[in-house]
Amino acid sequence: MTITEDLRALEAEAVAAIGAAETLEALESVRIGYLGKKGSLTAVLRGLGGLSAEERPEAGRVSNEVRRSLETAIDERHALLAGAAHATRVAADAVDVTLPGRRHPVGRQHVVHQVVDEIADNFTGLGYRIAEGPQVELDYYNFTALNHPPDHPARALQDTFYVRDLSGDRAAVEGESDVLLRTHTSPAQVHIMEAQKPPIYVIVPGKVYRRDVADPSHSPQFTQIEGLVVDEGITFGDLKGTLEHFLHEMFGPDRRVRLRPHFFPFTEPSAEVDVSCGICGGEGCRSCGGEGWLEILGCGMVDPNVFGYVGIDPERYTGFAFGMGAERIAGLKYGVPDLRLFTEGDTRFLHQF
Ligand code: 2NL
Repeated sequence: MTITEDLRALEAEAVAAIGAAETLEALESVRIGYLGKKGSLTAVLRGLGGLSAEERPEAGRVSNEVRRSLETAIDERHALLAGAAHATRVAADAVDVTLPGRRHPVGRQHVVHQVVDEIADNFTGLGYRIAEGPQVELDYYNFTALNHPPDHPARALQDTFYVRDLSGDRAAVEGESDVLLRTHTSPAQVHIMEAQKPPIYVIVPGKVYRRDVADPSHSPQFTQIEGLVVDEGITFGDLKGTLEHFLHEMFGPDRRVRLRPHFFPFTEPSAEVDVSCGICGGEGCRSCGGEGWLEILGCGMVDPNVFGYVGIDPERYTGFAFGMGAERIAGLKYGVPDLRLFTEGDTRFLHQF
């Protein structure tokens, strides 16, 4: 065979190999096999130097032609395979716009906090402001400044969570720890009265803690909302009118409101406030325990001793305060018989509100 015939045979073989390459990687190895530094065509071209002067021009022309023809064939095949690879990628990434969308779960405000906001909004509408305070308190703010005598039963370990004595790594012992989880939000109001002069019109919502065993109407942690007013000339009539207005807004204007005498260490006089039962209208039924009335909150005129602790002049100022449990109000509003449902976190229950 002449060198020209060798070159043409190599060309035919290479063109077949290029046509058979199914991937860009396979095509690249074919290219290296023929046109690379150690490729078959390259080897032939190197051999041209050994030819005679008559053979060389023809062999040179043919080998250039073969090289160009292979380069063209490779470029065309490359374009084809690259296009196919791109089409495959596009098909794999294709979005089916006719598929239904995925639903994302949407959260909502907890029903107890909906009720807290409803109550707070009611009072901001009357010019009160909203304040909060720490949940870990000193005995002084939770009890002493609120007129609890040193031997008051609420101070007992049995009723109040004392915070462990961290310095000595001992459990709190009665009378030894003065750090506790607040049992009401009142200590926040003590801070407010220490920090600012009357007039004070404030609503304080927040978590409180008591050592109660959980049952349908008790929980060791619940949400309290307290209100405090301190101003010149505030009377028990202001307290009664304010609460009647609030309870009519909250439960509807047809409900009757009554006050019963009660005792709290921090108010004098004190009262508990009932609303007539919304189910029987006051006749007495199963839902109100046959009473016709539902207990809603506690209240009273701020004891002058409390003003003494915070440096407010009891000769110039008087005030009233009230407190209620938000879970209890939510339970009455929605007819939930067991307040534990509010804290168990079962979304099937909570999503109803
Ligand atoms: C209830 C009763 C009450 C207060 C809270 C209060 C706060 C200060 C001074 C005087 Cl700083 N009183 N708060 C007064 C009466 C009743 O709560 O049944 N809570 C769940």
